[in-house]
Amino acid sequence: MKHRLSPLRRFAGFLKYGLSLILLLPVALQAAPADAVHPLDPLSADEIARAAQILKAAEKFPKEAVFSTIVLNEPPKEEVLSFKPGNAFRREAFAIIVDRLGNRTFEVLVDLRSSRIISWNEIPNVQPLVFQEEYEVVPAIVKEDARWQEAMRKRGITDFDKVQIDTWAAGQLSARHKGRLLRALSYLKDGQINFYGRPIEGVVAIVNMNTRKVIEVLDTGVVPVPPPSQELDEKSIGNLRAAPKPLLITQPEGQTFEVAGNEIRWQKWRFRYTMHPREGLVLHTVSYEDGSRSRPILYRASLSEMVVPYGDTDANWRWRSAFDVGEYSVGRLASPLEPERDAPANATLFDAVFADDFGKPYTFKRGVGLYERDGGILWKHYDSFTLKNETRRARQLVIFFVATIGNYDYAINWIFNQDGTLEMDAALSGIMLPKGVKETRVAQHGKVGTTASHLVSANVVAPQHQHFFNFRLDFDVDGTRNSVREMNTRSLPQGASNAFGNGFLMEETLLRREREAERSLNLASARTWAVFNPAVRNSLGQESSFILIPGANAVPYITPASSVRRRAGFVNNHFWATRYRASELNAAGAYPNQSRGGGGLTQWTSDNETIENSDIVVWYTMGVTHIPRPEEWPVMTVTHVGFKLIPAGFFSRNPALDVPK
Ligand SMILES: [Cu+2]
Repeated sequence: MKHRLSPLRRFAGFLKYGLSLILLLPVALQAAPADAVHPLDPLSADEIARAAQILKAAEKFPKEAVFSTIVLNEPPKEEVLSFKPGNAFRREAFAIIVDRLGNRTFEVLVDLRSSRIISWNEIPNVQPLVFQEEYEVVPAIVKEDARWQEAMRKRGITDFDKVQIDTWAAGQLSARHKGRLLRALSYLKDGQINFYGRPIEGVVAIVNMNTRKVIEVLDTGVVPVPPPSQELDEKSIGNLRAAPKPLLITQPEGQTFEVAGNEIRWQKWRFRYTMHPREGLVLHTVSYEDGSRSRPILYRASLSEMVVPYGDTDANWRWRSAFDVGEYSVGRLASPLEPERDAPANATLFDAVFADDFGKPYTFKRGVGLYERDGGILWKHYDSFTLKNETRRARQLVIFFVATIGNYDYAINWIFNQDGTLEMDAALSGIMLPKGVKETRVAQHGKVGTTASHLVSANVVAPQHQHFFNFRLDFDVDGTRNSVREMNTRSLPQGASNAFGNGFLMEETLLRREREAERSLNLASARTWAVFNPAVRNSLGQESSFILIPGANAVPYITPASSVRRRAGFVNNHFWATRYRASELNAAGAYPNQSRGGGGLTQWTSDNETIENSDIVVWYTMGVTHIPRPEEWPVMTVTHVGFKLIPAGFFSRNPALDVPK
């Protein structure tokens, strides 16, 4: 979706920057940098500051520059995999620099060990994601514009301080649109915190950020501004139900997990985590301790892209399709986790360090949560003859972050289980994107039975939309050389060999090339996919594999010819497998903002490379078709969508057998 900075957040932002200044000063004065101990350790504040300093000193550095990104340039996979503690390793920063006046974008690599610039490449015709400062600058530009002011006056709004402007990436654009563009939506805030219930419908401005001018204001007509919306704090809600009795979560002997820097060990699992400004929480080198062996499963797992296309054809709505990762950056827009609310009382919360638009490092407090929770019954058998009950209670480890992209809040939870299963649970909450209408009751709104939006409150509808997530899963099951197969189950035809008609078969198909591996769900055949290592077998002779078990999902309703579909080609299939390329990280390409499409997965699979017995990456697209209900207003209770990665032939028997009572 999109993002804005509330005054509260702005204040928090100020604190954040202010504090980082104070806190970083002593660090900056120290000669020795904060030393990374592992090649995947994220850049420290000191390393970010040094990278920015080296770049700013370069002759090529633009006069009016923005750092869209400064992150660790992750070393080549071979170097990471062969790394031993104490070995020397490279430290490189990857930066995206934007020349604002010249409307040019550069990708730059800096060697932090030698303080040298390794490469400086211009990337033509791209627009990096929305800058932090643009959320601040755009409202001021819009409020100065006479056309926008006129549109407000038409609606009886003369005090522009009462208007909240929400800055959006431009979404679908016409050919005539040139330059770095953003759109501005208006809401009547009028002293409230929750302004999303009061859209000033019909008015959207487009701002050119190169000239810092409004280039057009589209006014599709006056619609009443809805009455003040419900605030979400307890006092405003009033009339609270009786609180349930306390339920305490305590771990009197401490937590089971061990954290060493960015490495986490828990119940035979071992992995690293980082908080990436663009992708949010990233898992690295996920492995499982099996006896004396540490067995790799995933090299890297991340949310690679999202798209939220809205199904309303209104001229001020049809362009809306938030690419939350590539247009807005879910990591930088993460919300700080509130102890005992966003995470249970036994959670450990981690800070992250990011670079701001000007290359200054700041600490993002409590961005990642890690906690253990009860997982119900792990396994059980009650012997009815001896009355002996053997049951084991499951424990789960959850690592997560929450991205708040304007009105929507997305919790991205990775859940580790004791049976070698890894689950993804994306939890959607927040406020649905509202549209102002004149109707106050459903009988007056639209044709009954066929509708693109749903009345959720007087004068407010929520248009239908879909949320698509794409996860990049760089599998290395027992090593980097893997293959992919699809499993489909079907009935055996009734006949001599199936006299009772009860027979059904599971058929495996090897997916040999990238184009063959463009696949979608099929409920009728219980379709799943496995990533397997042809060279590693369990004691039963089966190939070591992990199966991707889909959860709820959706097919896209945006048409194949639509510009949003061309930009979000990753929604064309639920499942993709590509040959590993370190630079291929985001399903809609590195620069989906203002793109005309064609980047990302559709481009990378066009050469149809072989994916047999090679280093492969799986990309899984999952979607939610959101048909709004009044029960989701003024805030949505959480909707879950996810998938599981389960071992199949990776072990020779139930790996959770050894879990003690
Ligand atoms: Cu939704």
